[in-house]
Parts: sequence; C-alpha cells; structure tokens
Amino acid sequence: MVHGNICCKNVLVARKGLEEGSSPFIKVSDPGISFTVLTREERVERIPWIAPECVQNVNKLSLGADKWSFGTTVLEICCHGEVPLKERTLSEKERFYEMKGKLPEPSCKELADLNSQCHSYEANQRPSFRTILRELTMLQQQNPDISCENSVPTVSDPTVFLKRYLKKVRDLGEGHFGKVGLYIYDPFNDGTGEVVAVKSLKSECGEELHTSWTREIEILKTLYHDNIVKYKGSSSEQGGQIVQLIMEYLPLGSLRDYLPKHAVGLGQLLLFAKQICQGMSYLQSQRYVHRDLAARNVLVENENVVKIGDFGLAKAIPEHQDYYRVKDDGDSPVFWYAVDCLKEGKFNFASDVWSFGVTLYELLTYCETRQSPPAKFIEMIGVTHGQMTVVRLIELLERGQRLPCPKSCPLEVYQLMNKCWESDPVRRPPFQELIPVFQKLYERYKRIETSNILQKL
Ligand code: 0MX
Repeated sequence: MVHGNICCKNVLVARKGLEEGSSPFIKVSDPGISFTVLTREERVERIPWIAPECVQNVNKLSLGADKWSFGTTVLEICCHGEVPLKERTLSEKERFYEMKGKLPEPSCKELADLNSQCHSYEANQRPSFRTILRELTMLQQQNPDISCENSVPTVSDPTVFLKRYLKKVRDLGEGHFGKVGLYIYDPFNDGTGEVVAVKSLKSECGEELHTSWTREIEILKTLYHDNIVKYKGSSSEQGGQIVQLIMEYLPLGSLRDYLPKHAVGLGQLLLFAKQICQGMSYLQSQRYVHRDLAARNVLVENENVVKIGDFGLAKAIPEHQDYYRVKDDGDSPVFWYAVDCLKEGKFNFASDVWSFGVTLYELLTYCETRQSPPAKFIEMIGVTHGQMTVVRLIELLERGQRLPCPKSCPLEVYQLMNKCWESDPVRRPPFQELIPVFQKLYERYKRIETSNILQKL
C-alpha cells in the first residue's frame, strides 16, 4: 500500500522514550484526504514533501513517492520540525522542483547519503524501504547518538538570477516605465541555458517608482494560477535593489501579436475570454485590482490557453475599503477605463470588468489596428490633445455612446460587452458570473464551427 502523505504531521508520538531504559516509539497515522482529489495548487503546496513526479501527475503516486516524502520527513526530524522552503510561495516551490533543486541533507555523512538517494528525481533510483531500514539500523548501531542540526540549512535558490549570466536576445514590449525582453539565462555558459522573459525598469526612474516596482514583483510572486504568467524569479544589482523580474517565456506573444496572424475561430475567442475571466476572478480573490487589462497584456501559451502577462499597475485593495484611488494619473490607458475611473480615479473590481469588456472588443476585432479602442474612440470624439481627450471621452461615455459591434460578432456577445460597460458599476457582471456564461457560449459556438467544417468535407 502507498501512504501518500508521509510527513512529521502524520507521525504520532506514542512514547517520548526519555525515561531511563525506555526508547522512543512512534506510529504513522493516516494520510488524510485522498491524494487523487488534491488540486494542482494543493499539490504544489506540499513541496518539499510531495515527490516531484506527483506534482505534474496524480497517477504517478507510487511507493517511490513515499520514499521521497520519507526523506523530507527525516530532514524535518533532523531540523527539529523546521523544513526548507517553508516560507516560499507556490511559484517558488514549483520552480525549485522544475530546476531539480537539491534539498539540504543532515550533517551526519552516512545519513545524508541515504537521504539524498531518497531525494533522487528519478523515482526508480530511490532505495527500497527494506534497504533504508537496513542502513538505518546499521547507522544506529555504529552511532547511537546521531547529532541533530540546530538550524535549517539554506538551499541554493533557483529564483535568484545572476545578472551577469542573463544575455539579451531581443525586445518584446515596452511600457511607460519598463521594458520586457527575451533573454537566455546560461550560468554554465555551455548553451544549456533557459529562455526567459525579463521585465526591467527603465534606468531613469526615481525612488518612488522603485517602491511600486518592488511591489509589482511581490504581487506576481504570490500569484499562482493557470491563466497568469509564471513568476520564475528576480535578479538583483550590487546595490541590493531589484531591477529585473524574470518570467516564463511564451513564444506566441500577446493577443496583439497572435490574433492578427492566426486563423482563430469564434469558439476559440470565447474560450480565451473565459480564461481571462478566470485569471481575473483569481486576482480578485487575492484582493488585487489589475487596472491595465488589455489585449496587449494577455499572452498566448497555445491555441487553447491564454494568461494575463503584466501586473505593472496592479494594486492591493485595503481590507476595509472597496476601491483604490490613484494619486498621479498622467499615463493611464484611458480608452480601457470605466467612466467612474476617468472621473474620480477610483479603481475597483467593477472597473476591471469594464476593461475586460474593452479587451473582449479587441478579441472580437482580432486586434486589428484600425478598429482598436483608441482608433475608434478618436474617430468618435475627433482629434484632441492632452486632458481634452479625457474630457471628450467622459462626455461621450456619459451620453451612453460605446464602442461599435465588431464585424461578425454575435449580438449576444456584443450585449455582454455592453453589460461590462454599464455606467453604474454595480450593474456590471462580476468575473465569477462571466466564467460559466463564456463556457456555455464557447461550447455552443465550437459545436457550430465543428459541424460547419464537417459539412464542407
Ligand atoms: C510579456 N513571456 O508592452 S506592454 Cl514593460 C510578459 N513571454 O504593453 C512576459 N512573450 O512577448 C511578454 N505589454 O513572444 C512575454 C512574457 C512573452 C509582456 C507582457 C505585457 C506587455 C508586453 C510583454 C507593457 C505594459 C506594461 C509594462 C511593460 C510593457 C512575448 C513574445 C513572441 C513574440 C512576443
């Protein structure tokens, strides 16, 4: 039988064995809820107890997995119940396994050897429990007093990228204060490096920006969701200030790169819309407003998956408040903003829903430049400059005018956009409600598309 959750928490102490002539006695207790019902997030949370092969695939649960967990439990025992990676976020934990990070080993050499075999990334190279028992018994006989560690040993940190090994390939995007580039991280200088996307702050930035930059990194570090770009780490300059944010590289780029060049069906667009809602709903559950949701900030992983890829303007909403108020409003993406944001500078979850509506409009226009929100709004208000643009835009929106229905956009989808653009924020649908709506629309339009294709054949 496989246990599936060996850890100190599941080992009960029957007898401490401190009394003269007695020895400690422990019993393994039950593993708790079935391993197979754990979500991916819950499995990542179990790093470093869970065996690496089980993070990806629950079906990989085998005796080999118990051997890995046993190794971590031994480490816990040696560290007085402390364990490495405890304070790490989910993305950091996941990255540790992806990079085949080495867990620390007990200071007793022989025990360390045994434990490192249990912590082999190849499940079939871990020793059998019969071997482990034999080795442990031998160790105990040779050395009845195996000494304990006093502190948690430090692990080498795969989320720290050394700037000198980051080689730039090309630019990927540019914002007001930052740049995103494609880099290769190759610390061994032998061509085995990994491809990453790196966001950096433009050099001429002041102190205040550095604080918001550090906050952006902290936000992305804690986010963990299938529809949010993965945080890989950060690099720090000699001064200690973090200058670069390292993310996974998605070769298909943003919706703006992808949609104009690929034959994307309506079904697929609606699937993308649903996934944006899922990412946003998660963001909201973590009490963040995004404030810059737009097609240029949505990345394409493959033809079935998109991810929100930038959090530069994201802000935490304080516990006792329901909006975030901007102080400086010089460079806002105004054409994606709700009327209430433009007028009062207050951002809440409902204003992200408005921006989602504009993003949905971009999806349905396949991000065609001539139909972009700025192009269309400027067509409606006439060419103006500076603050006048915002004034005219507010007037237009208050008259009830909205972006037009994109060509070949079904009326029911356009109606959804318009719900996101309700003047009264309370009447806009929350992301959580939009998810099943897009799921249904996706299923329906995908079925129609498939039967159309079959008819042509
Ligand atoms: C971004 N991983 O330019 S923005 Cl500085 C983030 N892989 O308006 C992580 N692939 O770009 C892109 N928007 O592949 C990738 C990534 C990526 C990214 C996110 C947002 C933006 C641009 C890039 C902007 C907004 C705010 C601040 C900044 C930039 C690619 C890619 C093939 C082609 C392109």
